[in-house]
Amino acid sequence: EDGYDLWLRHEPVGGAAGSELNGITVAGPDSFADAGAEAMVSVALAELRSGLAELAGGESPPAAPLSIRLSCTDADIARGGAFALDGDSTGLTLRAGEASGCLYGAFALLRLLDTGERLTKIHHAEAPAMPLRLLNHWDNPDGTVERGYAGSSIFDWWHLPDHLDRRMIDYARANASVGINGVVVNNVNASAMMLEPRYIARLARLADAWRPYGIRVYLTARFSAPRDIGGLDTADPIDPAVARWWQNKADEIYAAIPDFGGFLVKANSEGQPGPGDYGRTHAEGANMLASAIGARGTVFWRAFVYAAEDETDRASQAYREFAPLDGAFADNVIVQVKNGPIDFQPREPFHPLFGAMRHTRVALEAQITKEYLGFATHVAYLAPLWKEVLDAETGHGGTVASSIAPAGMAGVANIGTARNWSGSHFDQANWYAFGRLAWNPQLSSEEIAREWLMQTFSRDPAFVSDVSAMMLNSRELVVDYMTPLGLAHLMATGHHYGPGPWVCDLARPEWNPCYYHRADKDGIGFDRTASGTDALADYAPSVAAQWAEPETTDPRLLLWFHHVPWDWALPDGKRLWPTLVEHYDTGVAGVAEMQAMWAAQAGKVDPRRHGDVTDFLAIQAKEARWWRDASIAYWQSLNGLPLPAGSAPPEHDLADYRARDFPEAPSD
Ligand code: BDP
Repeated sequence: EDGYDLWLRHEPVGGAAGSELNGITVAGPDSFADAGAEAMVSVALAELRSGLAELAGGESPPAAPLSIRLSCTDADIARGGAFALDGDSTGLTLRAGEASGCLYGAFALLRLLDTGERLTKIHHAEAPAMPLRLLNHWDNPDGTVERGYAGSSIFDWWHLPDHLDRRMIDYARANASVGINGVVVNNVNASAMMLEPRYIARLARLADAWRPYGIRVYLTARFSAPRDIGGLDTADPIDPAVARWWQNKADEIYAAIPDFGGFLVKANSEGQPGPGDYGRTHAEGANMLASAIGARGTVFWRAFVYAAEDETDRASQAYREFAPLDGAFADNVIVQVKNGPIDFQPREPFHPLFGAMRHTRVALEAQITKEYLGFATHVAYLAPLWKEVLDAETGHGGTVASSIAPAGMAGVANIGTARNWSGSHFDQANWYAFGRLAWNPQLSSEEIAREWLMQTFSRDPAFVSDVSAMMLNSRELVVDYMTPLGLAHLMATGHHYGPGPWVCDLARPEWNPCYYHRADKDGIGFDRTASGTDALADYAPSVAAQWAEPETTDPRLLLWFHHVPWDWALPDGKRLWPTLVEHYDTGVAGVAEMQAMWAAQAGKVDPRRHGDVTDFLAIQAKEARWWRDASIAYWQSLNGLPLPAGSAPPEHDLADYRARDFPEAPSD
């Protein structure tokens, strides 16, 4: 076991449940809507046949073998991937409105069997909550991956289109098994080269390979491409020659890839080109591309924008720029918004654009790769982070999940050439959880953890209960030892791995941790109320009211919204400083508990994966302590306060932490 098989291992279920899967027949429909549907149903049949054989193991077959019947054009079932599974004494019927429903139904059936359901007893129906469920790869054509901690890019542009790596099929299987139906293959900081004919041919080969798995390909489009590779001297979106260039480019792509998904764009953000370079708005830029694509696909336009010249609180810049554009975007534009208003921090409040754009489709962008949560080394199960956002009431009549339902979710992939795909075994759970939540945001973090563990490691109930508890707590522990009580962006410059709260001298103010914590001898935290930057006003009044007063703000977001003195009294009566230290200590102690809990699982997990996780937990323990000690040493250098009784002093002095350098860390 090296992790390559992900959650698709299908260990034999044993006993009577295994026996009834033996000798089972799987029958597909006799006719198909078209060749595409036939190819997709063949994948469903092949997955079922091989998966069932694995689950059946060596048990002896029943006297009268059972059967599974697929009906993939059932008018009673909605299109778009919905399905119904109904077991009976003779086996089970899988009904779907179209081929993709049979595909998703096949994987769901295997999942149910993997997690202990009996085939003949299954009655289960599902439909996806949102139409577009995408991975965004921040992969560069040279094989490097921005913020990737799992090896190099899995896309072998060098040998494509002549050779298709088998990994591309296993990748598609994994995605399809959790309902992911689109993949942006290149970095948001894009090279225009990806739009050149030779890359279109390579992309077409991937599109052909992934089509039977229900996956459409997308490209990040560099906004300046008409200049970079098109021979024009402008990329101004209202210039007819520019519009014509994009129109031709779209036609060229669609000629090679008839179901091309569309473009993703990062514009006028962190130095990327965009319509703002010509004094045009984001809507003008997006709509020009949308008209080039037409009804054939979608333009995902990212709202992750902030500019050095802008004095506005960074947490407010996207809102202030995009909210006034509500209603100005073409129908096939989706504005893609990060979960929080800053940048994928261990904890942020939800982004105020969710629910606020009543006339624009908005998608949620999550970061599966753990740029700010310990890379692939630390165990941090992210479903609770995403659920916190999805379940939040926007104050505009519904939750974040309901606000994105007409659009979808995009997850920045954590996948690379590492044998285990994600760089660590537990980071596979984040890929899995992202897909499951995009399919159904009502699922609980616990359900997802449990089903992932059963498929990936073991069905042993004690194992599942102990390890799912560890997973559920893991993200909060990272918050505790990195950025407790609403602190954010305290990571060191460049690599974003270790602590750097002391960094105050970078060229742009909002690149500095000091910009975010605003700590001095008297207090700490960012005043985003009316007496500060008033970013709070970006939220609907009912939501803003919960965070308006430091006394009543959820302590988990206290320092996000408020600047308070070090001896501020929290709702439980305790003072801020000792509470902050207590969080750091909780984080460190919690990692030690994870280590002990995992050690106790030896024998329940294959030795190789058990050993890998053990090693990484030991690193995490060391680094939790590093985060705690460096942070405390720095805060003490400002506030001069003693540690609460029983709390250990930092192992080294501040100068030591400040001097640490990591030239080998993947930095961008
Ligand atoms: C930041 C990353 C940077 C990305 C940027 C983005 O550090 O590498 O390019 O997000 O989302 O968090 O565009």
